[in-house]
Amino acid sequence: MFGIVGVPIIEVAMAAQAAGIRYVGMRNEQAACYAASAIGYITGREVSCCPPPPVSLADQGSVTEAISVFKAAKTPLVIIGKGAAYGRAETVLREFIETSGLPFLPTPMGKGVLPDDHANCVAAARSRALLLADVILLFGARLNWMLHFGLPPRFNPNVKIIQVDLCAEEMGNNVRPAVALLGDISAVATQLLMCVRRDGWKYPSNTEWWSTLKSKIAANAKISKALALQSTVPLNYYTVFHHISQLLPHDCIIVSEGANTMDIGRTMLNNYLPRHRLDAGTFGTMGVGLGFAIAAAAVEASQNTGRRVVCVEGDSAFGFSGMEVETMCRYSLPVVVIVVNNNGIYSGVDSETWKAMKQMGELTSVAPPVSLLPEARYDEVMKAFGGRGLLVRTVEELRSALQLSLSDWERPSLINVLIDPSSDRKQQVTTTSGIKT
Ligand SMILES: Cc1ncc(C[n+]2csc(CCOP(=O)(O)OP(=O)(O)O)c2C)c(N)n1
Ligand SMILES: [Mg+2]
Repeated sequence: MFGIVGVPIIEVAMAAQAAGIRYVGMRNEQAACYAASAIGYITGREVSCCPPPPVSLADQGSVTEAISVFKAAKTPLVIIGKGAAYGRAETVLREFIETSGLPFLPTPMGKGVLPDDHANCVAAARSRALLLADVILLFGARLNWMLHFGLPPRFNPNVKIIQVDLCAEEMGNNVRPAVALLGDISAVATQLLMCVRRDGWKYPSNTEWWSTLKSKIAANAKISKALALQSTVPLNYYTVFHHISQLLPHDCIIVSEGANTMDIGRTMLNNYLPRHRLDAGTFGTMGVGLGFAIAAAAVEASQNTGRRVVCVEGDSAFGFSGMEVETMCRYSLPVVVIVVNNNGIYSGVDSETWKAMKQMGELTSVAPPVSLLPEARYDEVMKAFGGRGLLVRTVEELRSALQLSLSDWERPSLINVLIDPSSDRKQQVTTTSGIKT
């Protein structure tokens, strides 16, 4: 049970403890709510006292129709959403993807339902795949801002959507689906799988679509690799994530929030297991990260599965619930917090520029409203409560700090990675006419 330390729930917390319920007192109710919301997602435990709802199947006629729509597709795509993770559809979806031979990409929290390094995963060609797909099969994924509302210029205006969702009111949001399959994700995926199996149908691997996607994946990998191999100080995002990804354990739970930090981290840090990524999600709310990480670490502490919890934070994002590092220290939760510190939101200024600005006039008038204090010592915040705090600027320092933190199961760590305040994302495809090769 998560709550706040102290008034007004002291008696409730004590009663819970007396009843054998563990009580995690946080610094802010908001963070406690984030933590509580993550528990059900990670464990799949029923959080209400109602009996579980019946599992509902989609209408069989619509399933047959869906199959004929994607059989006729030239450039089909499957999108695996957080709903598939929540619905524990990983086994049947893997069978569906491997039997049908279709390309797929995950939404941010759909990462890991199928491993990011699966041969059919086209996440590294995401923009191209969304833009050129003629039929998209959505499994528990919503056409919201993260999927650019399913609309041009990021999507083909004539794309046919086949929508699998448990929630009737989600059907047709932003784009009217060609086929709506209302039901439990695992059950509906099984219905689709059975049809594909019965027909012996498989999307061929030698299509022009697969070669387009594969060549885009290779081209993007080349660009990311070139950026990741730069080791000049201050480091860029890609180099930082490249080295982090090399050192993270395969089964690690990755929590992340920020703007560039979360977006670039999503592309560079692979997930191999379902429900092992928690991020700012649908509402893009900053401040969720530490609460999510505390929840994941509390689950780990009780199940003792030996999985590490790593919380990758932008420096701004960290500030929203930063005091929760005290909670981590108080309960000895060995979370590894990595703050990717660019002195601001999307970008910042370096210390020299900041000093020069101070000379120019009143900071409240001249400081860019995206800037934070340069080289802020977030690592010292963790140290103040007895955790490990590490400040790093180079690849070698980053690697040894992360290795040291990952070997410590006694207390949390915070690695403050000072990066180039003007480091940015690589360019993306944005419009039909502006396709870059
Ligand atoms: C509660 C809330 N307030 C404000 C925002 C707007 N916002 C989006 S991302 C972001 C922070 C991005 O900066 P940082 O975490 O440092 O990541 P960076 O892009 O610099 O790597 C903010 C404040 C938000 N998403 N949620
Ligand atoms: Mg930042």
